[in-house]
Amino acid sequence: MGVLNVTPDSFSDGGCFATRESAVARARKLVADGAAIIDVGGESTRPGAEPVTLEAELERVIPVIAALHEELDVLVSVDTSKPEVMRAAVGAGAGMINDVNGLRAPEAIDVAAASGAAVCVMHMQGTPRSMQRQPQYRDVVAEVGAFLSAQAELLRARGVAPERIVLDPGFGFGKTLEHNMALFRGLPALVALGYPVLVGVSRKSMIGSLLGDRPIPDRRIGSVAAAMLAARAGARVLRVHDVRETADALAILAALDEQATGGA
Ligand code: HH2
Repeated sequence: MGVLNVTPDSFSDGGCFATRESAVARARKLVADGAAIIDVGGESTRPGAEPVTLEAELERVIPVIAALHEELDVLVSVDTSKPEVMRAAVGAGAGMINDVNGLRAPEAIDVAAASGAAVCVMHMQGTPRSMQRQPQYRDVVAEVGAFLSAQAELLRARGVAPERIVLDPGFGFGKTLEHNMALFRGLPALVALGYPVLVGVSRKSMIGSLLGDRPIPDRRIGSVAAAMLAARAGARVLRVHDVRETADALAILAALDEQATGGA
C-alpha cells in the first residue's frame, strides 16, 4: 500500500502532492514501483494535527480518487474517519475504507457495511491532537487485539464478509516507543486473530528513535527493514511511502527466506 497524502501538513511529505496533477503523477509512480493499493488521505493524523473540515477534506480527496479510479488499475483506499468522506469516496471509485479511528463512529459502520468496500480497522488511543501526551496500557497487545476483534465482530454482525476486513494495530497512534515495540513483537498474536494485518511504520518516529533520533529524510532504510520484519511476522499489507525500496526488500525475502516461503 503506497501512501498518497493530499495534505499541506502530513508529517513526512506534506504539501508535496497537494494538486490533483501532482497526486495522480505520484500515484502512477507508486503503482509502477509495485503498489497494489493507493491510500489517499486528506487529513494529517500526525501528533498534534488540527482537524480538517468536511468540505476541505472532500475537496482534497474526491477529485483525486475519481482520477485514480479512472486512470489506474489499482485498488484505491480512502484514509478518513468521516463517514461522509467514506461515502463520497466509495461513490468516486474507492474500494477500501481506511479509518484510523477504527470505525468507532456508528455511522462509519453503517457506511462501511453498505459500501461493499474492504475496511481497515485501526487502533488509536485518544485523538491525533492529544494521543501522544500520556498513552497508557496494562497489556498493549491484549488491549489492541481486543479492540480490533470487537470492531471486526461489529462489522461482521452488520454483514461485512470477513475477507473484507483488515486489522491494524496503529503504530504511533497513542503509543510510546515501548508500546510500539511490544506491538511489533506481538504481531503474530494479532495475525492469529484471523484477519489480514496491516502495518504502517514508514518514516514514523519509532524508526527515528530506534536509529538515534534520525530526521525523517533519513528513515528510509530503517522503514524498509521494519516492513520486511512485519511481513515475516505475518503482516499482509504494508503501508509505506517508499514503495520501490520496500518491494525490492520483499522480493528478496520471498526468494531467500525459508520461513516466508514455508520452507519450499
Ligand atoms: N498512519 C498514518 C496515516 N494513516 N492508516 C493506517 N491504517 N495505519 C497507519 O499506520 C497510518 C494510517 C500516518 O502516516 P502519514 O499518512 O504518512 O502521515 P499524516 O497522518 O501526517 O498524513
